[in-house]
Amino acid sequence: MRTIKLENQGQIWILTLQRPEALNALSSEVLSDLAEALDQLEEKPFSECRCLVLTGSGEKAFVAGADIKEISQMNQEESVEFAHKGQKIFSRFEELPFPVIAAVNGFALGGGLELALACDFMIASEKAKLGLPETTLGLIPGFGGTVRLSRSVGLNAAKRIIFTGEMITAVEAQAMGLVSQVVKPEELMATAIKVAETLCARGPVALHQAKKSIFGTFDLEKEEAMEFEAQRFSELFSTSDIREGTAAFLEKRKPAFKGS
Ligand code: CO8
Repeated sequence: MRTIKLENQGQIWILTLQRPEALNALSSEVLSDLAEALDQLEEKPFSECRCLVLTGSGEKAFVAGADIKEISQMNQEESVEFAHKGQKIFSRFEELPFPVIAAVNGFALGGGLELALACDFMIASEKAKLGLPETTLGLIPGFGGTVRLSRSVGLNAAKRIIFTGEMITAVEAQAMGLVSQVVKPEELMATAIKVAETLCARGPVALHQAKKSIFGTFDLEKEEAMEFEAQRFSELFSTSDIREGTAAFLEKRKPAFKGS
């Protein structure tokens, strides 16, 4: 994997996009490398992986979008193939069985913001700028941006961001709920790791079921959604983690979850 680095600090994995000469733009090669990283991450048991942090290398950018040079050469058939490839990969991040944090260190534009939107939440540097500037190129977001942004911030804010193509600051993004925390650039990774450590201490199967319930109920009618949640809830009663978590509370100690 030439364009990304995948490393770990215990059960926390860190995926860094490293194509700083193009502000980490998503070329076909980057997308293939992301798919390869996902192949590895999807295989990892909870004993090895409980949280993923995604970030960009260099001072300037998380990811400045899909690679505009490549897009400029595409015909219609290639463009739909590229959109499907990106959408599929981003959905695989969304569906990972553990939480994924986007540590947004700089520009998160176009496909870059779409990638961050497929993460469970974003922590951003004060320097970060976020946006979907595709309409400035005569395009629209094609890696899930029109779908995920409106679900995340609501229709009106999403339309403003997509139609104007203008960037917003990390503080503005936090005000609309898009970003959970804004920190100084030098504190970004330490903050993301600290949040990841908190998540590592929670029941991993519980976090997985919570993700499934949050995504799985989004489009359901209320009664059906409640039943879906009840099923995810009850599945946890076949795990040792529920016994451990409740026993630890009663015995006034910290739980040692096994993820089974
Ligand atoms: N693609 C390719 N190269 C890029 C990209 C990009 N998205 N962004 C920056 N670069 C390159 C520049 O071309 C430049 O390369 P070089 O030095 O060889 O000229 C280098 O990175 C540094 O960039 P700048 O000199 O422009 O740096 P500035 O600090 O002046 O500006 C910006 C930084 C504001 C981030 C500016 O680079 C910019 O506007 N970039 C493009 C942002 C953008 O429009 N992103 C959306 C792309 S389209 C998209 O993401 C669609 C996703 C859905 C695809 C669906 C399938 C078809």
